[in-house]
Amino acid sequence: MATLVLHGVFRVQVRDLVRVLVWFLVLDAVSPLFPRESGSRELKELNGIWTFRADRSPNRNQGFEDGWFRRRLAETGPVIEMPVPASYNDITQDSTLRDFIGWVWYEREVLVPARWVQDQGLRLVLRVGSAHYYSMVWVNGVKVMEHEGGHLPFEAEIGTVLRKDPGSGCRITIAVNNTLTLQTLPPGVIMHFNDPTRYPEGYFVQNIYFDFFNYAGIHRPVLLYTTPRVYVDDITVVTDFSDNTGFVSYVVSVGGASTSTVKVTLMDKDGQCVASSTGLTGVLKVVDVNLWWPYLMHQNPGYLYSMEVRVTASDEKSTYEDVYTLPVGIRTVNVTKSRFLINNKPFFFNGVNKHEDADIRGKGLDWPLMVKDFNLLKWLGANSFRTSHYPYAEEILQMSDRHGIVVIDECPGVGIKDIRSFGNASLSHHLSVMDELVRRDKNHPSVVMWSVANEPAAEMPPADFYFKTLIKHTKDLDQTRPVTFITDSNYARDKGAPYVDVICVNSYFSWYHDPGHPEVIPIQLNTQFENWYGKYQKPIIQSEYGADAVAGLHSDPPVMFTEEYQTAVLRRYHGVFDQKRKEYVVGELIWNFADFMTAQGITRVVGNKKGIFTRQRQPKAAAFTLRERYWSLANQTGMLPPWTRYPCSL
Ligand code: GCB
Repeated sequence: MATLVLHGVFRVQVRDLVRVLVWFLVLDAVSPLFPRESGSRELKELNGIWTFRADRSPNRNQGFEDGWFRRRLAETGPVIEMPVPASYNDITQDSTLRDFIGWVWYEREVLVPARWVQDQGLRLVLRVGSAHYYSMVWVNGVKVMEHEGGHLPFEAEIGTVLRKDPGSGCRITIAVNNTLTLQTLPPGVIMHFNDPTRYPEGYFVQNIYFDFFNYAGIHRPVLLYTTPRVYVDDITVVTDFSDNTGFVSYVVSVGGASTSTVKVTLMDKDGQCVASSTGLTGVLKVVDVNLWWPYLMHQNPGYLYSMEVRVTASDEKSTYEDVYTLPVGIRTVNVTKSRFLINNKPFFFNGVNKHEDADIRGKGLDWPLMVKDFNLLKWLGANSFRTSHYPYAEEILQMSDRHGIVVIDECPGVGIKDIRSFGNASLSHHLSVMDELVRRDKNHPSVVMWSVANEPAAEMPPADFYFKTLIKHTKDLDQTRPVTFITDSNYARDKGAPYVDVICVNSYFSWYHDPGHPEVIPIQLNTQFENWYGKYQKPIIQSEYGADAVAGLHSDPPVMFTEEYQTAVLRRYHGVFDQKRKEYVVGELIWNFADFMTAQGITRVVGNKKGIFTRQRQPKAAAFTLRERYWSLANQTGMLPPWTRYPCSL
């Protein structure tokens, strides 16, 4: 059995690897593979206008009591048009829908190609990219699936339902409930107010412990796709290299047959076959490998091979063949006491924190916004981002793979502040969310680290067991990537920090503390770093820092909320980063890439204004400051040929 030369803490043997990879496969019957067309697979997008109704009954239960899924939605009451994908909150002029809490109902009647229904050799899968927060799905009145949690996909085979009554078409009903509890991720609480002298009857609000608007609805594409009855159910790859030979270890899981033939072919960018293998597991050897490199770390970043997996099997009726092609980037990730290594070279996160957020569409996947944001990241010279504070669309990770933008992949563990959110129910849901997240994103070369939470109450006693269990679980799921969570706790009392591979710390000196005094930043930031490193000797990322700036507000000398103040804060932080990068600081992620919507409150002026770009993606002064910094840091690596250097390539 071959040994994969993975360095540092993530050293594993192929034997162990196969054990790890097989673990991925036993978790669920639903395929985690992103739906792609191929010679054997067809796909039909169901994006566009859906029929919609919010259940405004006092207990929000009328839809279930009256069985709205049994008939066309328009037959059970008034409906409006609702775009998918999009949050529903900002689509209408109705403020009660903007702040609605409870079940909303979506419906769409779909024309399914007759051939798909007639051909008994096909599986017909309905997939929802994500919906916030709890979803139930019916096809022609028959319940086909339920899913808890936003930000992650779910799917069900619906061919069986359609074939029972081929004449009845395909009516898809999706009910989505945005109610959060202390056991959901993120947590939230419904507060009822019963004082009739102050509130109308039945008045309630939802309190959240996180700083972004709780957008809801069907946020990512809904689609139908086909596979043959015997199909590629999952693929897991782990990559390594030695000198100029690359290794791709793979495990394929096949659905629908106990025996099958598997052929795996790896192609380079020009479509030339560079390695092949047969069988459910194997190691592909790539001579003269093109490694996957981050943007601005190499002249040819984001190199992707294509791995074609072809499965064939026969039963007494016929022979089935399924083909699925997975993009594969060959790279390694390792962590030492003071460095984060990609392909054994020190990597510095010159990055940003983002949100999935836009006016009108809320958290709905938006292609123009996605491409614009990548253009802005590249303009900035940023090489990385964190998916604060939940998993982003798979389409965004695919783009990161192609452009060499490095990703810290965060689960929706944000706002875990109440001690009741550390109990067994919360932990067990958190473990399942990590299962789903790792299964979805494990093959993305851009994803280099998992973040299991943002700013939990990590000083509370139960945080020790909670994070020990959660981080161990995540490492069992994936032994090839470091695991972290983002902390704002005191270094001496943080109960989760002992279990992480990289310390990620947020601080807002001169903003939430000592407001108006950027001159305290050097001393306080220096103390922060020395304390954490002194206790843990682990590499540190400044995972958030920043200041609000209302675009167009100016002052000299700088005062809070002006563009000048935001820039002044950044510059003070940068001075300390420059010193500590020489030692153990391995990254800086500005809070935030762009202004974003929050709940209404007295500290937010139509949302959080810590973006270096406005919500409409116009740069504030700080964007230019950061751009100069990131390009000059990239140039210092000395790895870029002159023609990629700032500003020539812009
Ligand atoms: C934080 C949170 C982030 C907030 C930010 C702020 O620490 O992680 O979600 O938006 O601070 O601006 O307060």
